[in-house]
Amino acid sequence: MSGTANGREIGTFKNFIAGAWVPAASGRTFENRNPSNRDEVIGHFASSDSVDVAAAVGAAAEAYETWGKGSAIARANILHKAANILEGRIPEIGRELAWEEGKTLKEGIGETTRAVQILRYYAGEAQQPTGEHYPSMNPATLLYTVREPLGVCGIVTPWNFPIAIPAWKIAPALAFGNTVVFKPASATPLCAVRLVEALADAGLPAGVLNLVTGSAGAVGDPLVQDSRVVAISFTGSNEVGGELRKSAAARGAKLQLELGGKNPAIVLADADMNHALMHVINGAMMSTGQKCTATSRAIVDRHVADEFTEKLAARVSAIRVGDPLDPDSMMGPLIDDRAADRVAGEVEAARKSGVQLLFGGERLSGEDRERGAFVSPAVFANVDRNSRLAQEELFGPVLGVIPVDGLDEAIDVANKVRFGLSASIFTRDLATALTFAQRIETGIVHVNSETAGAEPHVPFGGYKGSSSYSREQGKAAREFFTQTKTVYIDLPPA
Ligand code: UN1
Repeated sequence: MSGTANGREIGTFKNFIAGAWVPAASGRTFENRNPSNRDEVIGHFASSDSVDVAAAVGAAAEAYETWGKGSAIARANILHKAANILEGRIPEIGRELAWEEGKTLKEGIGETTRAVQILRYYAGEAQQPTGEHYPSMNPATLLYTVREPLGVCGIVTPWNFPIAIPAWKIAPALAFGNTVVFKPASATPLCAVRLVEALADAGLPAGVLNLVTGSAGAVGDPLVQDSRVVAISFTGSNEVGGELRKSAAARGAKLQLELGGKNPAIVLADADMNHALMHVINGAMMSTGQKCTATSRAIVDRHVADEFTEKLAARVSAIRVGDPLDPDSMMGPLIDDRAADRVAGEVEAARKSGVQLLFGGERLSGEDRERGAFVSPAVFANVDRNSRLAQEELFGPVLGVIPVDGLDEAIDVANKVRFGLSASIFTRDLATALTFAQRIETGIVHVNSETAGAEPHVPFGGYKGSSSYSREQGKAAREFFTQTKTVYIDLPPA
C-alpha cells in the first residue's frame, strides 16, 4: 500500500480478501478525488463486483469456523493490539481523513482517536460475561444462557465518519466472534484501507475481516443479498435503508439501520445565550453539517429569538470556510460537487419560497476554493415548522430558526418530524430539563450540549425513522452481533 496525505502523492489500493491485498477480479479501479480540489486524485481503488464479493463472503464463511469457535480473550488481544497500532498512526490517518472527507484536520484527528477508543473498548467488552445463570423449576437443573456469534456480517458504511463508524460496527462484530465483509463508501475508501491495515497488522487471521471497495450497485447489492451473510449493519440514507428493510426481511437476515436525523436544539429564555450559541453552531456546522446527529433546527423561545438569531447569523458569517488541512479553516467542503450543488440549491429554493435567509448557502470561490465543493454555512430566520427546511434532512451546513412560545410548543415542534435521532435543550431549570428528557422522542438527548457526538461505551441510535430499533456501541452492540442460546442441563438418573 502507498499514498500519503501530502496532496500530491497517490497510490493504488486493493481489496483485502482471505488475508491478502488483491485487485478486483476484473482489474478495474476507480478514482477518489479531494473534495477541496477536484483536480487532485487521492488514490485508485478496486472497482469490485459480485465476483469479488462472492470471494470475500466465501473467505469470511470459512474463517468463521475457527474464529467464531475460538477464544474471546484471543480476539480481545488482537483488538487491543489494533488499537495500539492505530493510535501510533493517528497523525497521518487523521490528516488523510481530512484530505479525503473534507472535515477539518482537528476533526480528522479527533475521529481517528475515537476509532482507537472504540477498538480498545471492544477489546475490553469481548472479555465481559457472555450469558446469565438462572434458577430452574427443577433445583437440580443447571440453567444458563450464552450469547453466541451470528456468522458472516455485512458492514456497509457512509463517508461522513469514514473511520469511526466502520470501527464501531467492525470491532463489536469481531469481538463477539463474527467474521466480516466490509463495504465502505466510495468517497472515503482510503480511511477504510487504513482501519483494515491496522487490524491486519495486529494479526487478525485470514478471512476474518474482508474489505471490498466499489459502488453500491456492484458491491453493496450482491453483499446484502448473499444468503451466507446472516446480518447486515448499515449507516446511510433513509432511501437505501428502506430498500434494505425489504430485502433483509425477505431473506430473513438480521438488520441494523442508522439513518437520518432532523435534530432540534431548543433554546429557552433562561438559557445562557453564549453557551447555547456555541453549541448550536458547533452542532450545525462541524463536519460541514454532514452528520446524522447535526443540529438543523434551532427552536427558540420567542422572548429571545430575535437576539439569538441576530447573534447566530453574525457568528456563522464569520466562519472561515477553506481547505480542511489549513489550520485556519473552521469548515471544509461538502463531500463532492453534487452535494454542494444540492445544498446550495435547497437554500436557494427555500429563499425563493419566501423563507428569510440571513446568510450563506452560496458556492464559494476565490482563496483557492474554486476547485472544491465549498458552500457558505446558511442561517434562516422565522422558519415555518412544517416547511421542507424544517422537516427534511439536508445534510449540509444549514440551520433554520423556528420561534416558539415556551416549552410545550418547543417539544411539540421538536417531535413532529419523521426522524428521532438526537435532541438538545438549553435551559438552567432542572424541572424543564427533566420534562424535556421525558417527552422528547429521540434516542439521544442532550441538556446544555450540542446534538452531535457519541461516546463509545453507551448505546447510540434513534427513535422513529432514524434507526431500526436496534442500538450500536456500548453493551448494546452485543445484542445485535450475537444470538442467545438457552441451555438446560440435567443429570441422567443415577
Ligand atoms: C457523532 O455525532 O459524533 O452518520 C456521530 C452519522 C452518525 C454518527 C454521528 N451515525 O452522522
